[in-house]
Amino acid sequence: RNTILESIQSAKKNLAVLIDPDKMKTQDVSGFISKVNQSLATHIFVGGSEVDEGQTDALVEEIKKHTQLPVILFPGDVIQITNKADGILFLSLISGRNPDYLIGKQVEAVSKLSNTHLDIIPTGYLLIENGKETAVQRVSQTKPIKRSDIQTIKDTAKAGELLGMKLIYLEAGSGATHPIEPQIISEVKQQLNIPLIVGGGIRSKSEMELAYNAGADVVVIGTAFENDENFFEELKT
Ligand code: 1GP
Repeated sequence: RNTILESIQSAKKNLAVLIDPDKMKTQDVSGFISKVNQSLATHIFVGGSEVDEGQTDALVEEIKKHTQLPVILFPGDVIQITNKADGILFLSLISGRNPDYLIGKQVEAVSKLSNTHLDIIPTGYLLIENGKETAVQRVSQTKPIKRSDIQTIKDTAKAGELLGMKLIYLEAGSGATHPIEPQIISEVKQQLNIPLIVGGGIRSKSEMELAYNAGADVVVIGTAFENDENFFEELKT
């Protein structure tokens, strides 16, 4: 079967729309998803840093009624795991040194994933510094890697690959003041034999294209769509 990872590898420009269960109201889902369906989006990611129990399950159920696109969990916590999605980024926050987010939550997740049909994709998650403190930083109690420390970013991403992770996610944080620089993306990409996801603070078509041209296999956009659904149209022009 065509796994989510294979679909990412076979396409050049994957675009994931990130939906935060804490921000999306159930009654707004069908309208929002119809715009997603007509856009360049190839995947829907669902997740957030501060989500209540049950919110993700209900949201994914509603999303699946309105789209054929693969819905992939991007969970901030184990309570965001639901079998109603198609896949899950099984994340380890490898930029940080908080054992809970390196391995603790993952151990907790195993009982929720027994007998699951979810496509489980081991993903090395790197938080890169942003001008202000982001939700990931606050909730995970970890320090991001400095943008100037490209060597550490590269080595951390490569360590993830060598540990067997199948994707690397470079994260500036939702609502980041500026996206991750193309130079960082391209230097990391040159080190890797696995696909690279880039997200955080991408708010224009040109920023998205810069990320693809630098080597991003998947671009993730959340805030720009939340703030203005016309952004879906702008991306096409
Ligand atoms: C956050 O990378 C994603 O986890 C997307 O960020 O909301 O800034 O688009 P934005």
